[in-house]
Amino acid sequence: MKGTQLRTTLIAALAFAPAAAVLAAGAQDHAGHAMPAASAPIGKPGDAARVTRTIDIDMTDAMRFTPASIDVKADETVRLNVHNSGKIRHELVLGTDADLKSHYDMMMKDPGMRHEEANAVSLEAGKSGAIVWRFDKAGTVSFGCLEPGHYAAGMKGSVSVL
Ligand SMILES: [Cu+2]
Repeated sequence: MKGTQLRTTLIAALAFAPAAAVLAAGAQDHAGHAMPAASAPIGKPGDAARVTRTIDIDMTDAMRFTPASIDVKADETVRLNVHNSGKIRHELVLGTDADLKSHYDMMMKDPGMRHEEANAVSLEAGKSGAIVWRFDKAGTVSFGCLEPGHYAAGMKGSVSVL
C-alpha cells in the first residue's frame, strides 16, 4: 500500500514538472505556443540572405527523419528544407535533448499544440516548409518530432556543429 502511494506521488510529480518549467519561463501563449527558454545554446534564427547551404530532410510515417544526422560548420547559416511525405502531421523542432524531452511531455498532454517558432516547422501530410538557422557554436543540436508518440518512437536526429 505504501509502495503504491509513493509511486502515485512520483507520477504526479513527473507529470507536473514540465508545466511548472513553462510557467517559470513565462513562455506560453494560446495562438500557438512558445518553447520554454532553451537550456543550452542551439544557435539562432538565420538570415535567409546568408544561407550558405540547403539541406533536404524528409519525414515519414515510419517515424524517421532522412537524413537523421547532419554535419554543419560553426557559424554556418543553413536552410533546412523539410518535407512531410507521410499521411499524418509531423514536425521538426530544433533543441537540446532536455528541451525536446520536456516539450514532448507537454505535447502528450495537449496534442493540439502547434509549433510556429523560428526553430520549428510543423507540416500536414504532403507539405513542405523550411527553417533557416544559424548554428553558431560547435557542439550537437538535436531535433525531433514532438507529435504524440513520434518522439518516443525514435523520430529524432542531430546536427553536429563542427
Ligand atoms: Cu512525426
